[in-house]
Amino acid sequence: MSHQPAIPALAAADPEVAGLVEDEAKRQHEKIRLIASENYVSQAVLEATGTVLTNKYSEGYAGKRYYEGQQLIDQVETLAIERAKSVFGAEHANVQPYSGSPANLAAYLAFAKPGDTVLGMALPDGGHLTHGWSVSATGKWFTPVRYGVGKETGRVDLDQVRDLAREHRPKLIFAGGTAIPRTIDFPAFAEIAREVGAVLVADIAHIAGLVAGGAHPSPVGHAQVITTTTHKTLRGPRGAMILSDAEHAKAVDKAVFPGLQGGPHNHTTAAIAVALGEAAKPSFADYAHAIVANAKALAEALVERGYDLVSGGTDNHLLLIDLTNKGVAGKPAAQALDRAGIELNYNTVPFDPRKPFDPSGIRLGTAAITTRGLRPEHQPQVAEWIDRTVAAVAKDDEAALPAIAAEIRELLASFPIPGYTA
Ligand code: DSN
Repeated sequence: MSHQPAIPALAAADPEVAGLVEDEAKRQHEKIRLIASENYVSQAVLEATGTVLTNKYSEGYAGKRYYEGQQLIDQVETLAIERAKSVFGAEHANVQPYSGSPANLAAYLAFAKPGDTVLGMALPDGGHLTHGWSVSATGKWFTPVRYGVGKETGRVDLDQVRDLAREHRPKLIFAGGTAIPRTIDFPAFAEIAREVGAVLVADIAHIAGLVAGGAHPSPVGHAQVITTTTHKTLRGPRGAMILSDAEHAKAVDKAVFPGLQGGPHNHTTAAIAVALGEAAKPSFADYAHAIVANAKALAEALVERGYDLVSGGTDNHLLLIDLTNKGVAGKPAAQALDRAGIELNYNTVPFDPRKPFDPSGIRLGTAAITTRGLRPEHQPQVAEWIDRTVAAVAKDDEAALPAIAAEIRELLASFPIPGYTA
C-alpha cells in the first residue's frame, strides 16, 4: 500500500512527513469523497507538480521576464496558455494566479478602484467570499451589493440582479459561486452587465470541467473576464486561471503581475498544462457528462428518501441539502458522515436561520467519485449510506457508523484512485 508516485527519498529523509502523506493517500482511497470543490488528479498531474520546475523564479511573462534562464519555463507557460485558450475557446489566458481568491482579486484590481460598487452573489445563497462578502478584503475595500436566490425556487433571482444593477451601477458583476446547483445563465448576466456598463466576471471555479467537457454552457462570448480554479471539476492541480477577451487581456495580465503576485508557481503551471491536455481529449467530455449524471442520480435517490434539496435538484455536479426536516444540523451530520466514510462539508442554505459555523445544510459534489469510476447505478447505495448516517445522528447512535464505513471500504476497493496503490 503506497502513495503513487512512490516517495522513497521523502520516506528516508523525513519519515514523519512521508507517513502523513501515505496516510492521506490511504484516507483518500477509503472515503467516498463528496466535497464539491475536490477531485483526484491523474498521476501525470501529480508527477508534474513534483518536478524541478518548483526551483525556478520567473516573474513576468514569456519573453519578458525579470530573471534569466527562462528558455524552458517560457515554453511550459506558453503551452498552458495555448491549451487553456483552445479548451475554452478564449481569446486570452493568464495561468499565473496562485488560486481562485487571487484570481478574483486580480479582476478587482484590473477593473475597479477601492470604494467602487461591485455586485456579487451573497455567500449564504451560494456566492463566494471574494464576491464582496463583508469579511473578505473584497467586501472591505469595495462597496458590495448582493443578489441571492428566490425563496420559492432556490434559483438565482435574475430580476433582483437586474434591479440591483440598475440601482447601483456596479463596476463589476460576478456570476458564479460555490454552492449553485443550477445552470448559470451567462447570456442573461451579460445583458444586465451591458445595460449598466459593468464588466461581467464569470467565476466558473466549480464548473470549469463541465464547461470544458460541454456539460454546462460556456461563459465565453458573454463574460469579458472568466476566473477559475484548476482543481475542481477541471481536475488539475491547485491553481487558477483568468480567461478574457482580447480587449481586457492587457489589464488582466498587469493586475496578476506586477499588480498582485510575484513569480508564478511553475510546477503548478506545468501541471495545469497537463490537466488541460487531458481536458482536450474526447474522454473528458464523457467524464464531464458522467459527473452530471451521477449528481442527478444521487439527487433523485436522496429526494426519494425525503431529503430537501435546494432548488429541488441539480443541473451540475453539486447538491445542496437542507437537513432541517431530518431534525439534524449540517455540522454534526457532516462530522458523523466523515466518521462513516463519507466526506463532505456543512454549508449554509439560502435563508438559513442558523449561523455559518453551525448551519442547516450540507453540500455534496460528484466530481471525485466520478473520477474513480462510480456511476449512476451506485448512487442509490451512496444515498442509503448518507441516510443511515443522518438517521444515526438523529438517534445519537454513534455505534452505527463503523459498519457503514466498512461497507464503503469494501465497495471502494474495486475503484482505485490515481495517487495510491492498495
Ligand atoms: N473553498 C471552495 C469551495 O469549496 O467551494 C471555494 O473557495
